[in-house]
Amino acid sequence: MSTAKFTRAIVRQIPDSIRDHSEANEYNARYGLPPVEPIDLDLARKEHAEYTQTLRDLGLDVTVLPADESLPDCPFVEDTCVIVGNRALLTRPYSESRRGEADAVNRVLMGLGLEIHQVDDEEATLEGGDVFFTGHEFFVGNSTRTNIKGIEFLRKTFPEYPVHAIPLAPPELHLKGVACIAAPGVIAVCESDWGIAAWKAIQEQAGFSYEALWTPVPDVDSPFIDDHTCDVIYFNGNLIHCMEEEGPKSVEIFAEKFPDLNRVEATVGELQNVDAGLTCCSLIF
Ligand code: CIR
Repeated sequence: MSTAKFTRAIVRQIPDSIRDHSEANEYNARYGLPPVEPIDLDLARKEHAEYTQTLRDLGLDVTVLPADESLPDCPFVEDTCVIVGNRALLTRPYSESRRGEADAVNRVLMGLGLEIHQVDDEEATLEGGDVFFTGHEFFVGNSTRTNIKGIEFLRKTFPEYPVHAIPLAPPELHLKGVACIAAPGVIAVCESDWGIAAWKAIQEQAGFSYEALWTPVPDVDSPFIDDHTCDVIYFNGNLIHCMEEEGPKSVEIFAEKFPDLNRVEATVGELQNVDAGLTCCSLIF
């Protein structure tokens, strides 16, 4: 996040192939997590269209890329790129099946005249879901998806900003699933074991002072309620967060903390089945 004005967003439509071939299937199988619930594609597309409209309603000029059936996880554009100001780093996702996703995003960014860098080391991996920028420095998950060599590319691309690596492991996928910038100086953090550990690591390494805004751990009896609600989108004084029915306690916490922000509810609910969060379906710059 930066105090600079954000004017654009990129989103990408949902291919049919996401239902059976998302990388979430591999991830859950590899780490002994429950199998992925099948996606209702019509509902997912309706929610995605509403999410896109929310970005437009908040003043962004939104480029909608067409779906690509050969890239099942292509709607998750956040993972393809890290953008700060006029500079973009095209990432190198962990999974081979996701490596082609950045091409279409790259064409849009080139057309807009951004300075483009690329993770081009075959041993490096980096996914945008692991990265958040506070306006002063980066925090990046050192996760199953992002490794130290990938993090080095972030340092090389943005040498004027400190880059801090935050350890993360399964079942958590990306850093922003447990800690995410919510407003200038405020980091929303999930009150889970991984969230608490991430916050400790953030505090140990940060060069600036931040406040944690704790979001609840889901109830064991209703595990989808208040799940990953720290994953919020902040830009230009707007805060996009989960719907009240998805995160009743979280919405109360955001409302109390941010009476002066323009708070807007949005969901990518159906895509949560394949590990999507709110931030992952857009690039905002
Ligand atoms: C994957 O496993 O890569 C996709 N199914 C989900 C990626 C979600 N990305 C994100 O939250 N930044």
